[in-house]
Amino acid sequence: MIDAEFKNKYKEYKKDVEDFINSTLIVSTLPQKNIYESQTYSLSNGGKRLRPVLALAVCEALKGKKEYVLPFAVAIEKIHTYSLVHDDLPAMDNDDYRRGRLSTHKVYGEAMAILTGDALLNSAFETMSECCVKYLQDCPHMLQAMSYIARAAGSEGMIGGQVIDIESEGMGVIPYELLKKMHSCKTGALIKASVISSAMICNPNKNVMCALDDYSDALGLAFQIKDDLLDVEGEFDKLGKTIGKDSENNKPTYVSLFGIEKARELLIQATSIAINSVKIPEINSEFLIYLAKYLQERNK
Ligand code: GRG
Repeated sequence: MIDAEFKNKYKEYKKDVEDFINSTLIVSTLPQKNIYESQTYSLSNGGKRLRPVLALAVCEALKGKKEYVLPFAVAIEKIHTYSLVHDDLPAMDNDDYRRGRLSTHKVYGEAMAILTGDALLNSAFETMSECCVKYLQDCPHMLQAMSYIARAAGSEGMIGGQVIDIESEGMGVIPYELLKKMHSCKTGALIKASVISSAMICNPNKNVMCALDDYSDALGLAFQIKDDLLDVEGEFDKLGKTIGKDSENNKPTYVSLFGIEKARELLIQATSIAINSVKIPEINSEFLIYLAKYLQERNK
C-alpha cells in the first residue's frame, strides 16, 4: 500500500460513515426542532472520524459484512461527539472551539449543549439497536458488541477516565499508573471499542481477537500521547481547538510527566507495538498498519 492508496481508502471509509450519519439526521418542524439542529451541527462539523474508520477497516481486514458493522461505527462516532460536546462545556474543559468552529454550547447555549450530548448518546443506542432488530438472527454477536460499547463509554471506560481527569486537574504530575489508567479509560476505551466491537461482529478466531486486542491497546495509547504532544506543538488552524490548555490548567499529561523527548519516544514505541501486533497471516493488516503510522505523524 502506498500513501495515496491509504488516503483514498480512508476517504472511502469516511464517506460511508458520513453518508450513514446524514441518513440519520432529522430536519424537524416540531416545537423541539432545536435539538435536531444542534445534533446536526455537532455531528457535521468535521473531525477525523477515526473511530468509525477503524471499525470499518477492521471489518474489511477480517472480511466481515459492512452492513452489519457500519451502524455500530456510526454509533461510536455519535458517542464520541457527545463526549466532545460535554467536554467543551464551562463545567468541564470550557472550550469555545471544536473542530475549527464554535463549540456547541457557544452556539446553542449550555442547557441545549447538555441535552445535545444526551440526545446523541440516546441516538447511538437507537442506531445500534435498530441494526440488532434487523440482523440479530443472522449475527447474534451484535448484542455482545453493543454491550461492549456501552461498557467502554461508561463508568469503567470513558466517563470513568473523565472523572479521574477532572479530579486530577491542577496537579500537574500524578503517579504514572494513574495517568495510564486515566488515558486508557478516557481515550483508549472508545478507540478499543471501535476495533473490538467490529471484530466481535465479524467473529474471528481467538488468535485474531488477541492480536486486535493488543493493537487497539497500543493504538489508543499512541493516540493519547500524540494528543498530549499536539497540545504543546500543534497549531490552532490545523487542530481546530485551543492549544496549550493542558499546561494552562496544569493537567497531568505524558508531556508534563516525561517531557517532550521522552513522550515522543513512548509514542514511537506504542506505534511499533500496534503495528507488530497485527502482522499475522489471518489479518489483512495493511490499512491498519498504515493507520497507526498516520496517527503517529498526524498534525490534527
Ligand atoms: C464528557 C463523558 C465525557 C467524556 C469526555 C473524550 C473526552 C472525554 C474528552 C475530550 C477531551 C480530549 C481532548 C481528550 C483527548 C483525546 C480526544 C478524545 C481527542 C479528540 O478526539 P479526535 O482527535 O477528535 O479523534 P475529532 O474531532 O477528530 O473527532
